[in-house]
Amino acid sequence: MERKVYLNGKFVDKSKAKISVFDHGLLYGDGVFEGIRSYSRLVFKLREHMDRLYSSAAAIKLKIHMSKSSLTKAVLDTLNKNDLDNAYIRLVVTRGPGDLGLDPRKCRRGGCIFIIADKIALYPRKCYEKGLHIVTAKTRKNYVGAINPNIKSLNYLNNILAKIDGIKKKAPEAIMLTDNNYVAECTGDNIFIVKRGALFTPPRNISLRGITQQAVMEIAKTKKIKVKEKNMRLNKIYAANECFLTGTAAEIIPVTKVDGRIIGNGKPGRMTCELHAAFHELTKKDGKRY
Ligand code: PXG
Repeated sequence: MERKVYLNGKFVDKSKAKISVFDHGLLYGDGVFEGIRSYSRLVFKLREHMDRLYSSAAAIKLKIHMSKSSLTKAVLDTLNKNDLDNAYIRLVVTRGPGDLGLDPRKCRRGGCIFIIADKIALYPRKCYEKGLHIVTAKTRKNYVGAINPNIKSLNYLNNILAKIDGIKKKAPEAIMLTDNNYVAECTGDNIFIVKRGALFTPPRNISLRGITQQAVMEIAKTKKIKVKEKNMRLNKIYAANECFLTGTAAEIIPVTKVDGRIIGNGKPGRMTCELHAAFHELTKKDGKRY
């Protein structure tokens, strides 16, 4: 059976799920999105994803013409329609079709809403057992005063350029620094380090407030592990006892080498593994059932 995509209130076959070439999501990257995941028919942190979507939309003055509860129901309906137990959900709201000028007021009110549910592409098991070897991207993060990193917008060019920097060095992820050389995050993941038994992650005003990052911070608190948001230069990462990345797709993935420097003893750290195990437990019980 062909996958069904939710598109502006209707379910359409994947091959027929099309939007206008005049859509400002395409013409200008003018729109917002969420990447959500389900585990054994439980949608992980759905409320948090919906809240972030609506606050991203508000930040770009995009009024979503559906209530949060009806859009949440549409996400669950899409999963049921496609009969997926473990899924990746891409929820997108664009500014909608307009004319060839930037003016968002010329676009159809409420924009264009679509939801894709598909199988999740996982990092190979080997990456979790050995840890990732990552590098620092040459491309800096957009200046916070120009684009707030907490808007999860369709304009990912900054991250794609950093991803290309990583690909050139055969790295699966790349660290992005702010314009004044603080570690912010990776192209699609947040970053943590462990130092002397405590957890550190960059402040959330210079990176996306990741939902996985938030979950890790909550797990750490229940385990009485100290967690701190901290401005860090690269040397702090190089000197860490452990390092890992968090994201909806990656969950919690160990990092064992950064820019050719071995982190800790070169193996996934004890705390990283403990947090990953606890995270897995959380995905089994924390979620909206469908
Ligand atoms: N930073 C950035 C820049 C991201 O894009 C994260 C951190 C982690 O956030 P969450 O809320 O997922 O813990 C992201 C998330 C994809 C894909 O298809 C990308 C993300 C999430 C899901 C899928 O590449 N990025």
